[in-house]
Amino acid sequence: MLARLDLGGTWRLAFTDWQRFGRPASVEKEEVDEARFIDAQVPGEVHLDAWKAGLIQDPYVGLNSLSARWIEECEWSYRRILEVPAEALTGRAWLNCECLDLNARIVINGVEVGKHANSFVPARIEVTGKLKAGRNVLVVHLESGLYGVSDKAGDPYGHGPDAKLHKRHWLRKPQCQFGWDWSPRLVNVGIQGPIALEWTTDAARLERVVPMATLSSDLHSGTVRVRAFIQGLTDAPVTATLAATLGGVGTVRGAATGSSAIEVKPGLHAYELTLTLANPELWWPINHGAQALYQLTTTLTAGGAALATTTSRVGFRTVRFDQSPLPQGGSRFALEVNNRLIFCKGGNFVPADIIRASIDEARYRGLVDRAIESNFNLLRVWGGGLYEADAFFRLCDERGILVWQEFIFACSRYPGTDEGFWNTIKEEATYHIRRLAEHPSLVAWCGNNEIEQGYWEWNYDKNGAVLPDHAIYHHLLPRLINQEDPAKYYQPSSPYSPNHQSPTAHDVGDQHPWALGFFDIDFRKYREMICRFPNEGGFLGPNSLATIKEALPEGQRHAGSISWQAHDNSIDSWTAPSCTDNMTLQWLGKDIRTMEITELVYWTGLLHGEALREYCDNFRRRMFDSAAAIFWMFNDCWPCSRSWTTIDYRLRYTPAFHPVRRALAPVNIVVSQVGDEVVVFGVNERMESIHGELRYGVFALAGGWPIDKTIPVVLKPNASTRLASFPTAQWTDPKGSMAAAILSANGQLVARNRLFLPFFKDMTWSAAAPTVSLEKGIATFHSATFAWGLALDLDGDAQLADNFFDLYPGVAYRIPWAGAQAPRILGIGNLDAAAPRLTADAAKR
Ligand code: BMA
Repeated sequence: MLARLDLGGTWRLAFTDWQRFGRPASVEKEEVDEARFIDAQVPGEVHLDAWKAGLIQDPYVGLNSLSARWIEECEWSYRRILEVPAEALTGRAWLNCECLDLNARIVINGVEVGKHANSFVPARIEVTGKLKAGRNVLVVHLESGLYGVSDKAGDPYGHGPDAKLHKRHWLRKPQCQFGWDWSPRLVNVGIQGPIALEWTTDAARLERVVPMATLSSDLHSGTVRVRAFIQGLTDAPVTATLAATLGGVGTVRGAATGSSAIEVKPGLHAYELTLTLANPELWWPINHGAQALYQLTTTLTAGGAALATTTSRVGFRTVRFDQSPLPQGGSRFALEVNNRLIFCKGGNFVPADIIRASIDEARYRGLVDRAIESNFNLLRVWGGGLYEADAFFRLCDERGILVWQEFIFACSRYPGTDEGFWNTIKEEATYHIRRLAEHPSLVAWCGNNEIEQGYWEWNYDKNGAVLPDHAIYHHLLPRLINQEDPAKYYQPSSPYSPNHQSPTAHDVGDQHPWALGFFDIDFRKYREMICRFPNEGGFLGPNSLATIKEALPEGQRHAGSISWQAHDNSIDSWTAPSCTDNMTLQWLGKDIRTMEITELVYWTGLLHGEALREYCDNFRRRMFDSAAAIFWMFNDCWPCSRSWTTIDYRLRYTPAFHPVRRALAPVNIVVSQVGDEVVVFGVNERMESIHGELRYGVFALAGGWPIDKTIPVVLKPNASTRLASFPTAQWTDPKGSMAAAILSANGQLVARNRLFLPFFKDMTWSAAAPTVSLEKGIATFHSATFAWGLALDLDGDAQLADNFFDLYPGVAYRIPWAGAQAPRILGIGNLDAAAPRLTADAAKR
């Protein structure tokens, strides 16, 4: 067995700017000047330690991240005394470092034992013969990466003036740390993962087991190909046994076992055995079935002794992207799991913290819970962040959330013609393909974010380095997938179109529909948009009020303050006046620069929710001509004043959360204009038909339903069904009314929706005076006139059944309510009065 001494805990940390703070070599000595050191947590990150020691202020607040920048320009030296037990000297020994960020030199007792320069790949450094029994001085010198690229080329690859300095395209760490539209620049440095001393006198070491579960197309036969990567530690081959057992987790049925006699050769090699299981229980995405998981236990024995045992979890499902031609042109791009078309609903996932070491399992659990509350079934892990952690994938496996994982390359050219770079990313990709192979939730690997689009539209095919990385996405990565995990889907980029068509083609492949959301903020245009698989696209809105208040110091809590800008999305600075600020002017006739922060959260949040709802509604009603509604973006990496998200950094709900949750409900109604008709669609992702009653027509904002019909309807399973229609010509006063539909079944509301035509500021609003009553845990809201966007909470902490919802004239709306008092309405959107109906109470919160 491999022995392991975990080296996590409190280390000491010193730094140098190569001027007055000493030299790294002095840290390696037996005796050091303790006054030069601060405490450091391992695993951890330097900003966190420096913050704790008072060298910087909380980098998540105000402008503090700017004044913490000196950290990225220093070299940091972690030091600890390593007490080595005598038995660690009897065989082979390694220092195993899961995540060194970034350029590392490891020194033991004054002797350099290894170097490392890729934070995405663990460093396993052989230290056999380099240790002594008892006291050893272990030092890990690290720099953020900036020194390492100082004499590398920036210009021919780079993307903006700041890239000339940071040259992130050379650095294998999350790219968003160098600043992104939604992320501050906060270049991490530190021992960000576990570090341990490992040793053994065994003849072999089991490095990793890579199980690949596949399922026959008739869904009746499961196979697990078990690849064990074993390092032979002797000079001659050794006879060993590789054995594996498979058993259902919990109540899941079925078991299989197998073993194989192997000759372990010196060095690291793969050895295989295969298990088969008849009629395995299937793994399904959420809402489509259960998430049956099997536990695989793999054991390596030699000379009658067990050398290692590992466990993994696998699931049996088929995955295919149907790209067959469609009669109306183009081709489908739709995910099929277990031979069933799955409409993919979700958001883009970015690193859950700008400081990587702060992301723990609890944070992942919170985010996956929120994804499920949002009615998602897929998260796209965007290519400028992280190869997500095992804990994240385990949760997605257990909860039925599908994952689209990108290799970490985004919005830049990368130096793929440099041999050193090529070799490191080859090692990195191989490592992660193997690491993630076991997860049934992983349905797609994608080469990068938007680099193919860069070739076509952003001059990546000219000026400076011409397509320096093409072979990475079109040659290296697909070849590695084929070699390491051949059953997985791979595409070179997102967005991407097959057959050398433009990646921005709307009717093939996946899309990033950004025609809206930047300069054009008229989100009604989503209604006309055709995309086969919209993989990102969205609008900006506020974080929750509580998070904004925490992030911006008092006196800075208004749009345009310097702290606001630091926490705002950078597209705000692209034009003057800013296109995002203009949203409220164009839609509401209101200027956010004059708004108090509570008003600002309410109004911009109301618009954000409307925009994302339009995005989701449009693509869902086209199910499966469009086979996804994946918006940009789900979560934040730090507290923002304005961002794209429905869940903010503190895991609070932003105002857009509930509108998106409703729009992605398993059963929903969409009211659309198609040609010269108003058409009501019923979207049903369940496998059973839904029989119900549809009330549809037109209601007046002032009250009453000028068109009011009720019919029985059937929503077909796993489809969008056209349920009812009427000529648009009958809708005579679009300024003073909305088309609407309400679906109920057995007297219970199932879903409802409405369609408006003019900008909100051009509509003729009536005042609303809703009543609220509470009885037996149910709050009932009622209004004689239409009431738009009732807000019950702006802080985003409350677990509410609904928020930012409407009252249709004369139609009661009920939600479960846990409070002892009836809910208080904090805001209503009706633009009848000059001022919003935000209560003084709300403004005080
Ligand atoms: C897309 C993303 C990100 C970016 C987002 C919003 O291009 O892939 O690069 O943050 O747009 O601007």
